Amino acid sequence: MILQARILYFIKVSCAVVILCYFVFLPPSPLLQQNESIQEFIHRERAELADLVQERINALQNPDDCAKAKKLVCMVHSNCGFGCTVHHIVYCLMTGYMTNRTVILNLKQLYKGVPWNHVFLPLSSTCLEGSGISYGVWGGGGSNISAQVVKVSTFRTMISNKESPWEALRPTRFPPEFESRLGKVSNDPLIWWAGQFMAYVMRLRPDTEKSIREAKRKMREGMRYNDSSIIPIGIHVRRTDKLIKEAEYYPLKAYLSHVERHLRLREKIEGKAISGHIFLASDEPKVIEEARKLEKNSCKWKLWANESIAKDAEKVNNRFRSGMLGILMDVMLLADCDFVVCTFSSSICKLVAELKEVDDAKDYRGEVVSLDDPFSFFDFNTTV
Ligand SMILES: Nc1nc2c(ncn2[C@@H]2O[C@H](COP(=O)(O)OP(=O)(O)OP(=O)(O)O)[C@@H](O)[C@H]2O)c(=O)[nH]1
Ligand SMILES: [Mg+2]
Repeated sequence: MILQARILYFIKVSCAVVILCYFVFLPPSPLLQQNESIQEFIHRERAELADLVQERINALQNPDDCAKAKKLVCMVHSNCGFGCTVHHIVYCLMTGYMTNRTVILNLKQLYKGVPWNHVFLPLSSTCLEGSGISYGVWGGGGSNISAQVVKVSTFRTMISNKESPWEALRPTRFPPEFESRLGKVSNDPLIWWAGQFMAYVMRLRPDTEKSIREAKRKMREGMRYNDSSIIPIGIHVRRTDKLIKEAEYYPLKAYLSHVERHLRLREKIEGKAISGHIFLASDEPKVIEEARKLEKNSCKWKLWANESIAKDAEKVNNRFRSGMLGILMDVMLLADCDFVVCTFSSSICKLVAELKEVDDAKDYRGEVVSLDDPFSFFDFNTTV
């Protein structure tokens, strides 16, 4: 017995010595620079990778000679909502990236009240013309693939065409050269990758940027953003048409229980009392009414919401007339929160996750919790 105990003790001590030696004598990672903390390394690496992708998108989208550039012309129809539309455009841009083509958007009829190009910068400042010397159609016969201009008539033809050789051109994953580096600095490389393209697509025109900045400032002031004991939290509740056949109903309390759990966790980590200030966005104004009632009984969180935007969003048929600025504002404010609860069955929730993942301005990696599906980009829903 004594011998066995001694052997066991010897093994334990030897293991401890081996582990200690490993950490003491381990050469510093070749990727880490001298005196750099892990946090600084992550920041630097993420910024370098983001620059690489943005430079490449910029170069592809702004060819010196537009007349000679290889192009991918994407028709974008108003047959789905805002989140769905931006994801379609991002998919086109990713395909352009993978196939070395400049993406030209054909934005016919896209949003009637406030047209798309009044809010967002164009995808290019040198090349907006979809003309060329040879034309092909996405999914058409083999010779189409080498045409100077390839046209995509609907997004559906692009993602559902599984025939060779087109299948090989679909951006079903991100390039391997990013995979190993990204894996070290992002918990969600796919969200980061999609976010890079989203950030490019959603570059705002200066006046839109100004109004978004002003809305963020108001929200931050209202939430006492600089008070470290108050956490800005976002909740997005997608209801109305989405519940017909695309997603399940979750009561507001299901969202709030994640908020409360997060607040308890933060209290444990930071060792002090923490409360939340919730920005609630929804296409269902009743959700905001319900939250206002619950707020009265809660000492852990306060509410911040805009009923008039939700009322506007409720009218499904009006969404393409007046709804774009409302949803854009809601998305930007949600992405500005530290912690967000939503449902990945909605492309609005995915959009918020993507924008948060590329926002390195805060030194805190925010979190997005989905009550239903896990995040997926490449096989996302394409319905209205
Ligand atoms: N203002 C506002 N509008 C919303 C909100 N949630 C949904 N909407 C409206 O509903 C539309 C949602 O449509 P999509 O963008 O297609 O998103 P989805 O239906 O959730 O997702 P998919 O159709 O699966 O891509 C948006 O374009 C808005 O008009 C919200 O929180 N605020
Ligand atoms: Mg939809």
